[in-house]
Amino acid sequence: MPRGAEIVLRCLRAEGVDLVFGYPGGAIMPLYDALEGSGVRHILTRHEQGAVFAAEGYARVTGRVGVAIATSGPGATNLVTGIADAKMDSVPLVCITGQVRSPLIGTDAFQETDVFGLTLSLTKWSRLVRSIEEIPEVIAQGFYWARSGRPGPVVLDFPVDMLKAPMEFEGPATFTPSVKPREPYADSAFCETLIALLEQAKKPVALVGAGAKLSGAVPELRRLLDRLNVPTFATVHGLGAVPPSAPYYLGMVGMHGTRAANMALHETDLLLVFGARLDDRVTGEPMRFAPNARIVHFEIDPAQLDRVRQCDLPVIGDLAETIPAFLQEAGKVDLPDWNGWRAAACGPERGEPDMKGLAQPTIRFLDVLLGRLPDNSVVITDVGQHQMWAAQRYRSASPRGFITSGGLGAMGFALPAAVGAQLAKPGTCVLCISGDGGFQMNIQELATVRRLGLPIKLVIIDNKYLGMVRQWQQLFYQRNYAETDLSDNPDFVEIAKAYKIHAGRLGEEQIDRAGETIEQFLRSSEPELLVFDCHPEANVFPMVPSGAALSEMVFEEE
Ligand SMILES: Cc1ncc(C[n+]2csc(CCOP(=O)(O)OP(=O)(O)O)c2C)c(N)n1
Ligand SMILES: [Mg+2]
Repeated sequence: MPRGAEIVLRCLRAEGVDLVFGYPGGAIMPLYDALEGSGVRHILTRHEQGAVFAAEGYARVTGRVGVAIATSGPGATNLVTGIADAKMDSVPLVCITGQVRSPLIGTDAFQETDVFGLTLSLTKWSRLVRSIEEIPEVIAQGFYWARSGRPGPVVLDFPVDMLKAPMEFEGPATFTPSVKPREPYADSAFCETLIALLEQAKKPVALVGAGAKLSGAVPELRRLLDRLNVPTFATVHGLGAVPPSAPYYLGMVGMHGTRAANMALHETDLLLVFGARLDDRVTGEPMRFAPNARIVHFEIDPAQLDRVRQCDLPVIGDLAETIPAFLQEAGKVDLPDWNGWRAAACGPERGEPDMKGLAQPTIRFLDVLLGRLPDNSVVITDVGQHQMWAAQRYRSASPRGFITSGGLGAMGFALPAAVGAQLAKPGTCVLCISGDGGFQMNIQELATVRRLGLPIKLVIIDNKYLGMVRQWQQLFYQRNYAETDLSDNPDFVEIAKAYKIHAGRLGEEQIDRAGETIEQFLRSSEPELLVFDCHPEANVFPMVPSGAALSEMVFEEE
């Protein structure tokens, strides 16, 4: 008779899982013992946070469920940041944790933590397994919830005795929810209302978020936007959904968005939202956001509606169904000609100011780097100034090509996420851009990169500061740079060498020959690290200060 651990692995295989990321320990040992021959490949990271971010990287580039495994207690608590991250950014994730033996639960046993309780507010669904018989059903249900609707994280906590016990196994289970998911709200009534709103609108705009990409509706969305031809912009997670070459595309919107996108969003009278939750980094001060706009919200998760302001027309359902439904109807009617508005919103007077200031060499470096990437590369960033510079300069039209911790903003994300992405896409160029602060949060994963020989291209934008925090200190705390100085950083080139990873450094003064260095860096089939020395006081502009409306952007001082 198979043991619980073998049943878990067979159920994982039935869900299509062949790659998992994890770190062993006492309460999860039976699962590790059963790995060999299971058909599930396990990647040993060097920290559980590395495992969960790697599982996220895998999930974000493929759209498949990422799986992370950890032991009870400290192993499980080390997963928590990744679980929160997956919740915020709608990443399908199943975390499998070991738990102390069932009779010991609640006794403060060695390495006992109430993982179920701890992660309750962060998960879409979770379960502490109470009997071995329920294992197949729990796994089927966990994967169902991780994938379904708006994807998200699931935690399955297995007491070690469940993993050890034998059971008659009749095969993996399937799960169908007893309550039927809501039908898409895509009947002709919604199309008619929306067409009427469009006919009245003088200044319509479209905002593209993560949902547009997660739904797989990008081709239909592009056709719809071509048809509407209204000024269009993307959230950080919407980048890549609309080709930047589209004449109506204004770039990224929000706190560090383009002037054109922010002004168009401020002035619009009809805002079409495609799969974005309108958080404060996108809206600026929520009370003063798009003051004249009616809002039409295409969204799969009803809980995301009406958070900032009541929307006028909710379009609830998978965008893969609602966008094509509307595209069909919109194709039949003559929509007004918004040429004047588009010209005003997209015209040269709304163009970006010349790149001046201390960030200029870094931005030029990123332009050369991003410009030389092969098609369909994956760019992964960490969190901070480098993240926003990279998002501002990202020019690709690849829907799963720009990956970042956007909702939670978790430093330390990029390096392990790149591990997961590169394993998911072995032939693809994976570029990982980190700050000097965030890189040190999961620096240990260099060992994983080396051991697996992953040809990840690692870049550190080294400004010797917790740059984004320092920028806020400069602008809003009278330059009191309290505890953001990283001038005693280690020599990252030497660190990489200790991990047997080839590394080099490029100074700002060498920017004119960056092309050559970058060519070499990208051409290598080995892991490579390139450290770029960024000016310590370079800033990200434009910026909408916290509490300001989108129209109140501040720019680089001249
Ligand atoms: C885990 C975590 N801790 C703290 C923060 C707050 N924070 C946001 S950006 C930032 C600075 C990041 O510094 P660095 O990695 O060097 O990137 P830079 O801004 O300099 O490009 C900090 C501390 C965070 N986002 N995540
Ligand atoms: Mg920094």
